[in-house]
Amino acid sequence: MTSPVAETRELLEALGVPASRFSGGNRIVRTPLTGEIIGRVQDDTPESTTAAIGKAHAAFEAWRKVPGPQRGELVRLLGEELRAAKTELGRLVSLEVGKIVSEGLGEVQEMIDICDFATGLSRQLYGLTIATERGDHRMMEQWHPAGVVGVISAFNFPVAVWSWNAALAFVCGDSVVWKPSEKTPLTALAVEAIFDKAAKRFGGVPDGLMTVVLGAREVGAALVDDARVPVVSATGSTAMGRIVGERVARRFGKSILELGGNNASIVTPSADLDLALRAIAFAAMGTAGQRCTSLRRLIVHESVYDALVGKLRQVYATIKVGNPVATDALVGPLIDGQAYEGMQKALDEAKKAGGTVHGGARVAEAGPAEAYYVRPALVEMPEQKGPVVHETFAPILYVLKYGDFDEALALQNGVPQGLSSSIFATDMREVERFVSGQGSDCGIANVNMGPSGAEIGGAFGGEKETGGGRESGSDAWKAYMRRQTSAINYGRTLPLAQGVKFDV
Ligand code: UN1
Repeated sequence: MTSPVAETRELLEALGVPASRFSGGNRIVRTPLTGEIIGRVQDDTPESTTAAIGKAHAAFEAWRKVPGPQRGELVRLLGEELRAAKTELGRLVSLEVGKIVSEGLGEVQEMIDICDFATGLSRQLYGLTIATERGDHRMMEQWHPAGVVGVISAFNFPVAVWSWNAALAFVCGDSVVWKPSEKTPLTALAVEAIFDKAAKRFGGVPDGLMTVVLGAREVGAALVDDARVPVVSATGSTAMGRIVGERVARRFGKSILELGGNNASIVTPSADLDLALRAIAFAAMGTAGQRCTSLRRLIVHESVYDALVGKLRQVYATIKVGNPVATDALVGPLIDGQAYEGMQKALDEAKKAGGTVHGGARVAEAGPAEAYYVRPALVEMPEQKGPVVHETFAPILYVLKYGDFDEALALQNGVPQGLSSSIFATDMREVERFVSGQGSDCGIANVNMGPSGAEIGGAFGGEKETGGGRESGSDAWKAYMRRQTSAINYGRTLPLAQGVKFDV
């Protein structure tokens, strides 16, 4: 079998990334599969980031003149290039993040899907005609390109999150400066090369329409504080989002925040338990619990608690943990040692708060000492407190028991985060209450499935400490444009609104 080190290099070269971009730089990149070094990239500086923003702004001024459907053609070509590169890019995602092979491929599929969506959208950036109270007048609302969109993305979806933002931004007439997670720069460089292929085929794409800037906080800060970036879309922790949101607001920019989730599923007495079991397993243990939509809290009715939790304990004890590229393991590694420490800390706190922990230990035989494989943890909690109200980016599922449906809803909504949620029920009254205005307070509320794995067609994001932003489908595109209202007088008189008289 090829080593991750050799395979990463082969994939990057096959995808057209020059070796100088991933070797010889100051920042070391490791694969979580084995902990080995797979790249050395060069960080940007605040100065080079500012220069990239300048170029992106000039690119925006040219790109906004290109008609929407033609901008859509660039995104269609990007989708074609992604289709051609799916196997290699998906594999690279698995190598850089440690995802199972089908999830690495699924992430690229999500990019292709949003390109298709955005291509269609490029002919549907609809405005409105609005009834006016004045005679011989017309009133309308148009959507215009916004400018440079700054994208700050997290390690766990290193390429898909960029595409939800960038595919929309490009058809909306914007340029993009992207700061990927410092943990996953290689996949970003691969995407940059794929984009360049599409741009070359399109011909005449302004230089700087899409730029990757690498680095940590100070590079992100240069993007966040620059008044030439009217929209900053940031995905990551609530702590990061609070800083980004405040700083962007201080200069009256707009931010699209997709932050922490603490997603729950309610299992009611009428649930199909076999279906629920499979859904819970994927949602809680898939991606090693490192999705912002991962299932973190399970709220189970007392009448089905023993049956369901008994089966779940079996699945947790036996699910295969290991290198998901080299074996058929379903749970891959955590991204790094810091994630492992965070998980152990949360488990210790859970014990202190009266929780019973099943699993959660390191699986040493799954990989070398520099790789962090853990058995997912199922934690039965007497109450929703301590670590249960925080997001820990690791495969920990807290289980709570409820008796009354109102109590279940209160538990579901009783955390600071509001990204995703779900209910398992065949009782339509409980289902409908859950998705009603008095039910789940989250941006996503699913029925008979887990909270993760959203399709791109819906608006993606959540409320409260999740940040309130929406990306991807539905009318999320509006956040990447500026709205303009125009009243047009085609008469010869000047009637004033609200009947005001001002005759001079
Ligand atoms: C994320 O973890 O930041 O809904 C995004 C899902 C995926 C996206 C997750 N489509 O689980």
